[in-house]
Amino acid sequence: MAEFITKITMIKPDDWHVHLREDKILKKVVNYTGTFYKRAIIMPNLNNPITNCSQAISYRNQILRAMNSNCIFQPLMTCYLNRFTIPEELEIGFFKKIFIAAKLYPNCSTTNSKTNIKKIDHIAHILERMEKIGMPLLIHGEEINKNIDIYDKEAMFIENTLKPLRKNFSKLKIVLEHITTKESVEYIKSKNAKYLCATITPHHLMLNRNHMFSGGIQPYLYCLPILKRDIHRKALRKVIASGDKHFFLGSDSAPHLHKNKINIFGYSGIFNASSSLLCYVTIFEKMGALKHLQSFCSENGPKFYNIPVNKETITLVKKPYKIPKQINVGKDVIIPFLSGKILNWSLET
Ligand code: OTD
Ligand code: ZN
Ligand code: ZN
Repeated sequence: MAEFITKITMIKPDDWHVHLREDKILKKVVNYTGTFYKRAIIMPNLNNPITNCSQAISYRNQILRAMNSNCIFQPLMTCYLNRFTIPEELEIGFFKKIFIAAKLYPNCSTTNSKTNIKKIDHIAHILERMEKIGMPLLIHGEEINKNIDIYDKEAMFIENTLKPLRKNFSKLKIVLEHITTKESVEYIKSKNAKYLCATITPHHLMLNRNHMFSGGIQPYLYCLPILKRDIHRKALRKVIASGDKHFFLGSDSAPHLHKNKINIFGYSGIFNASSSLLCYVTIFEKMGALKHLQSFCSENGPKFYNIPVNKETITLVKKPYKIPKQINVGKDVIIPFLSGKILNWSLET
C-alpha cells in the first residue's frame, strides 16, 4: 500500500549493532554512521577483541578521533565475552558507563569470534553477575555444531541454548541480535520486552537466500546469519509493520576490504552504513507502516536499554539518493550494500 508522504521529521535514530573496525577502515566508514545516527552500539570483534575497560576506552577514543569534528555521535561500547572474562571487570565497566552491554559470540560463530565459549555453562558465573547488575547480554544466536544445517542454526539456538539460558537467568536482559527467522520472531514477541528484544538488519528485511545466487554467486550478499527463505523475510517485515516494541534497528553494517570478500575463503559481512537508514524508510513505506518507523528506529532501543531517547531530530525527504559505488581505502575498496543503486529517500541537507 503506497503512502503519499514526501517528508519525514523524526527523532534521530540510533544503530544498536554496528561494526566500525579500526585504522583506515574506521576512518572511511565511521562518518556514515555518524551522519544518520546519534548513537551506536559498537561491536567488539576486532582482530584483537575488546575484552576489558582500558581497551574499550582507547577504542572509543580512536572512534571519536576518526569522526568529523561537527559530528555529535556517541559510540556505546561492548565487552567481548570469553572463557576468561572477569565478572568484576564487567561490573566496573558497566557502572562507570564504559560498557553498555556485553557480547556473546558462541565459539567461531562469525568473523573474529574464537571465544572458546562452546557451551553456555562455561560462562554461567558471568551471566549471573550480569543479571544481578542489570547489564544486557547481546547474543549472536546460532548453534555452532558443524553438523547442524546452516539454515537451521538460529532456530536450533533458541531451542538448545536460549530457552535453557532464560530459564536459569530469567531476569537477564537479552538482545537476540540480527534475527533472521520466523521462529525468532514468534519466540521474541511472546516474551516480556523488558528482558528480551531483538534487532533486525535492512538486508534481512530486503533479501532472501535466492538473491545470493541470482545470476551467479554474489559474495557481497554473504553474511552471517545467512540470508534465509522468503517466508522468514516476510515474518520479519510483518512484525515490524505491526509496531511491535520488542524489535529495533541494528544495521549489522560489517565492512570488509574487497580483497577479503573476493577470496577462496571470502569473509562474511555486508557494509550498509551508507544507506541503512534509507533502506529502513523504504521498507516501512513499502509496507504502508511509516507510522511505526520512529518507534523501530528511535524509541524501542532506548526503552530497552533504559536510556533517554535522543533530543535531536532528523529529516528525510523523498528525493533520489545514489548509494556510493565504492569507498576507496588505500589501494583497496569497500563495496557497499546496493552499490551504485538509487533509493527514493535522502537526508535533508
Ligand atoms: N555477520 N560479519 C560480521 C559480523 C556479523 O554476526 C555478525 O554480527 C563481521 O564481519 O564482523 C557477518 O557476516
Ligand atoms: Zn552476529
Ligand atoms: Zn554484527
